Amino acid sequence: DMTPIRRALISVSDKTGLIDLGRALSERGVELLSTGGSAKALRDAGLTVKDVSEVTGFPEMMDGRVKTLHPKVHGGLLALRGNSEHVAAMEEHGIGPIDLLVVNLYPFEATVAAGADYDTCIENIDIGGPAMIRAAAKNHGDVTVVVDVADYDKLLGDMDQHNGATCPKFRKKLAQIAYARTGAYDAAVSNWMAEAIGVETPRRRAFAGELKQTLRYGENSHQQAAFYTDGSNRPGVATARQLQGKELSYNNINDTDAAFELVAEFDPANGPACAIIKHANPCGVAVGATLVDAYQKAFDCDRTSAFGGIVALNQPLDVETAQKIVEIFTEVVIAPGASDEAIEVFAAKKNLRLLLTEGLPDTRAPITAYKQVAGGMLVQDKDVGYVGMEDLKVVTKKAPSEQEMADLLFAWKVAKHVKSNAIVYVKDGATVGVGAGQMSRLDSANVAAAKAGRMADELGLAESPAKGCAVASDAFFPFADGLLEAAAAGGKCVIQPGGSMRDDEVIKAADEAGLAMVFTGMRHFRH
Ligand code: 93A
Repeated sequence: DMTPIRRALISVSDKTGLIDLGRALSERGVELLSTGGSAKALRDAGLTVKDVSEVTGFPEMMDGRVKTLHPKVHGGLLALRGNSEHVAAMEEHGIGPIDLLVVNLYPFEATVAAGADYDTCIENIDIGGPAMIRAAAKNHGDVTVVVDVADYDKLLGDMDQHNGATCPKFRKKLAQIAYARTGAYDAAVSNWMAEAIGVETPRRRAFAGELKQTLRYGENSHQQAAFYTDGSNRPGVATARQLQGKELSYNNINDTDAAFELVAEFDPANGPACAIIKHANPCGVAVGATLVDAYQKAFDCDRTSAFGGIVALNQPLDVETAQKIVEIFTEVVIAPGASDEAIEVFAAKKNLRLLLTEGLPDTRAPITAYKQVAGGMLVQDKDVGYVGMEDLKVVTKKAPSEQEMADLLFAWKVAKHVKSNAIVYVKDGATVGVGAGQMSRLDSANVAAAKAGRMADELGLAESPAKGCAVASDAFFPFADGLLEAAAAGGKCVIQPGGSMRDDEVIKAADEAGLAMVFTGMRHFRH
């Protein structure tokens, strides 16, 4: 609908910009309705305003608790202008349409922050404001809703572009912002109450999610915890069907997610892949000719750590793989399906949790990631960055062979899922050494080398499996030392973002060591 705005209801606690907005709307021929304090401020500035109480025929009462909660207000906000029955109802009950709602809420958050007492906080819970905002936002097909002072100018700008109307796209954007505000507002109330009445549990905390499961405890037994779904119904640990085994713990869920997200990087069309996770880091990842082959190769990378690990597969679990997996103790297996025989094999292992999904997690889905920090929250896009063959730049005299290139891209996919600093050694489609979470890149290279050494011991190999391996580094080598350490461990080719001040030095060292090196131009920090 592109009808010009004729009537606005303004009810604001924060009066910043109010007079300018009121004047600008009046000048554009918009009739102003307003509540007590807002109306007074507008009138004092010489503007013509109608009190909401005059419209409703009721005075503001009960300390202002009831001022706009009336059909003359909500009917005016909610009526569909193009619906003859709605229009007839408006006429019958003397309800005038409200085309624009400008509301900012009682300053609940600021009241809490100022250390106000319980009753004062309660009094600052806005009821009528959110009710109007939600009504106007629902009816964004006909009604414009503004909840943020920062949007006043945009409102006027949009009106001026559309002969006093607003465009549907803008109204939709404003409605989305409106629901973000009312959602955050109620979350603030609930979280304040949780603190005020001493509810320590995060099990019923308010945010945009739906409680799936209260967990026995969190990362440690003295921490309470819960598991929420995000409503997307995407394949993943949150929507998986558990066929058997004990209830998942917090750490199980975290590790299962890490495992499944990692293995999903490997397109099943290119063959089977397996990832085994411990403490959110991969202790083995491999692709194979068959699924059981991929599992075996992943397992061989670090047999010691794989014990009690979490196994994720990129293809439905088959009976051969199931038989191999049950040879050792595994906490969880997650896969996009399983054969009946495989399920039967697992049934004998009551403690083994089997999770099945309808598909793999969408590794490219645009998801928002949150991290709590003291006094705040960090919000970012999930790392869905992807590097293909075409993005790689060979920077050394030597170029990687075809097999090396395949291993480099494999190693790069794994490195993305290893806690930084990440160094990953890969040989023939399997990790042979993973250096995770060290504070220096050199240390991570050393850890990966030590892991390769232990793999040789465990498998009784005559030489290090890292000999001739591909090396991935999740971020650039700041110095040549980490690179040289990887070369000393047996590395023959390297994949890394590049972009260091000392790239020249690092490339020279690579050339001297006879390495082939490619730059991705993209970093995959993970903390
Ligand atoms: O106490 S309320 O929840 N009851 C209401 O009916 C109501 N309608 C608007 N608070 C209500 N408001 C809020 O009053 C608005 O959200 C706004 O924050 C405030 C503006 O009041 P005034 O114009 O008197 O300063």
